[in-house]
Amino acid sequence: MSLTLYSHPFSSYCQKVLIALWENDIPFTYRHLEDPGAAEERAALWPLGRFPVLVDDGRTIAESSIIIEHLDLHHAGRVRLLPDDREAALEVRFMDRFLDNYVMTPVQKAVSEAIRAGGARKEEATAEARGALDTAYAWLEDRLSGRDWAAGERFTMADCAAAPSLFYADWVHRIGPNFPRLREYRARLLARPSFARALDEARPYRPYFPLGAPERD
Ligand SMILES: N[C@@H](CCC(=O)N[C@@H](CS)C(=O)NCC(=O)O)C(=O)O
Repeated sequence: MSLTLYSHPFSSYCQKVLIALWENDIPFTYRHLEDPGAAEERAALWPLGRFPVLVDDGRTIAESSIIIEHLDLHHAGRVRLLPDDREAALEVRFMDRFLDNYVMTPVQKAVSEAIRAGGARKEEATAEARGALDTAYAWLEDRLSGRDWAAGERFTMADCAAAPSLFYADWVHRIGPNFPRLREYRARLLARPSFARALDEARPYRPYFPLGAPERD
């Protein structure tokens, strides 16, 4: 078995996959995208310009959710990130999609507008993201009722998606006291050792955050 992950510590989607790898102590080679030649190698493997990218014995796998599904299928450990039960797995996949599409996507848009064109649309894009996040937070607050983790009692792929999404979302638009379950859930994610490790490794890169990283977390 030989796994190589093209990754950057500050990237939310890379953190999502790193959590999955570290939950099960899966050995892999970390190809840091700032290392010489790594970005070019990644581009040759996956021309869509996005990361993370995993190579498993010569097979290229892209898209964070598919990488996690691949790990769960071929390198399963004690923490199963997708349940065998198809109905339960559907809820995991649904929550994973919700977190990527309705939490991380608005965050990414605000961040990219802050970088693009000297930040000309920064204020407008941040306001749009905050509106979208308010809707997502309210929906999650309701959905988390009676749940410790995103899809129920167990930690799954949906929590791998939730950790970086909610971590950065809170930086763009603070999760207010009117969403107590969501605040507690975010704190639970930050305390999970796999994500705590991802956060620690990303700490030196906080000055990269174009909207300004807060002095917390
Ligand atoms: N749908 C992709 C999204 C990956 C993604 O957007 N990654 C960001 C880093 S967090 C990226 O590649 N950014 C580079 C760019 O947009 O040029 C996934 O789930 O892997």
